[in-house]
Amino acid sequence: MSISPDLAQVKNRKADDFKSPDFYRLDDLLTEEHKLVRNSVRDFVKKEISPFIEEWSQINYFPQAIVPKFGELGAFGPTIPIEYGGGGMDYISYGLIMQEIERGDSGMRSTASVQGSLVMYPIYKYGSEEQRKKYLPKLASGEWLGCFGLTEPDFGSNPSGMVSNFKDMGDHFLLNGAKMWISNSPYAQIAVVWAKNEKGRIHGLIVERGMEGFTTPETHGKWSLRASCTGELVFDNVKVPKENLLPGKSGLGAPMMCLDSARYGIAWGAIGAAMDCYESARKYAIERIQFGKPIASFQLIQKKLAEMLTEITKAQLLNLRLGQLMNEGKAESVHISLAKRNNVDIALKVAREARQIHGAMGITGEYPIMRHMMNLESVVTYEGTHDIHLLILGKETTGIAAFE
Ligand code: TGC
Ligand code: FAD
Repeated sequence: MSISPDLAQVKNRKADDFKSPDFYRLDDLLTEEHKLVRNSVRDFVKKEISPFIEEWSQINYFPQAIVPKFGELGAFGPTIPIEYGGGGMDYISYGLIMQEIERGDSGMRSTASVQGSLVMYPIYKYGSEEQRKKYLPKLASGEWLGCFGLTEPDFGSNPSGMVSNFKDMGDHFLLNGAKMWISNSPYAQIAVVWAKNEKGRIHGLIVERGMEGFTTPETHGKWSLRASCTGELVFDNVKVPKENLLPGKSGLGAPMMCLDSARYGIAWGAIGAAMDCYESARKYAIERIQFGKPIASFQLIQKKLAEMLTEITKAQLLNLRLGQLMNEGKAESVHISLAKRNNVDIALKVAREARQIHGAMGITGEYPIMRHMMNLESVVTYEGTHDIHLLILGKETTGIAAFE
């Protein structure tokens, strides 16, 4: 019986093709530039992150030296125009960068996505030309690290209730309040902080390390994202120069637009972590012998691997289409919510299944699984929890907000 050329191609597929899962040949849909960007970040992660990440995570260490290296790589602000130090790339390149970094570690991706989407993006989008010129090149190169302060001790999913506030004192603003769970804060030179003015309107302010009354205590005891540093931002009568207010947009929509950009990166990043878990599980299943056979020969293991591959492939397709919509300016917040929610959820499930396939070895640092799994427990919560994104989609489908 003759088979079509396409089927012949599939028949000739080697088992190795499944190592780095691209089951639907999405590579064929990428441009040469996309592949170049993806491959250079993949190489960087293999050299600068993968050999060290287990130790950094075990000892709860944030490798500050990675920051200028990320800058050199072009991982900070890939979509920001070149004239401000950004990469001037499209959203698919940005997604691929996040995918490859998170394949190494979610905490490393956090460092990059906070810097690009939550610090550089608001300065580029809502900042004055002076602010853009002052901050963006230093952030892009990694000379400075930034952080983003929205969440407060009593206002997480509901940021509109924030109590951090600033008063107009004539020649400066006086900032008071506190932010919690802030990625990068203990090492950041600047913080983009969201606070209310006397009329209760939310504005963004750039707060610089060294301003009197501004401290950034580290949060200790995390079991997740242990190679990323998390802390607080405390403002005790901080005098903020008036030129540090972001003039371009106010209201909750301003920080939320930054979140759209970061959530998009997370949708891609989480699939990087899932791909790494799948790869490790597949290899382990083929090599591990029990009952005289590779465990990969048992149907229950095959079910796990087949379902992992299925979910990863679906999520990759989702990301690519979302990337196209982003490039065309047609993506809506709800599209991003769906992808963030789905992809982090399936990544977490893939990590848990991969952990089981590795048996006892799955809980050790010899394999990346447990680290990815614990990291993803933060990823499923930050940038809008799994359930908040469900409610955002619920509002979209019914027109009724269930979170009010
Ligand atoms: P709601 O009345 O719905 O909206 C208020 C205003 O905001 C606008 N808006 C958005 N704009 C752009 N993109 C979005 N995704 C937006 N969502 C809302 C909206 O249009 C409205 O604008 P306007 O002009 O009409 O005033 O607001 P709500 O108070 O009812 O809250 C809605 C809710 C719950 C969906 C939202 O607040 C939410 O998403 N909560 C989750 C909070 C969150 O994601 N926090 C993230 C903190 S940062 C972080 O986690 C960084 S981790 C980084 C890392 O390490 O990688
Ligand atoms: P809560 O809002 O208290 O929610 C608790 C639970 O209640 C969740 O399951 C939630 O889904 C559920 N819930 C809440 N409201 C509803 C509702 N209406 N209906 C149904 N269920 C509901 N924030 C920043 O601003 N900047 C950062 O850089 C940053 N980095 C972070 C890094 C890490 C490692 C972590 C863990 C968090 C970070 N965050 C950051 C904070 C993060 O965005 C918040 O944790 C998140 O928005 C959830 O807020 P919360 O933890 O206060 O949970």
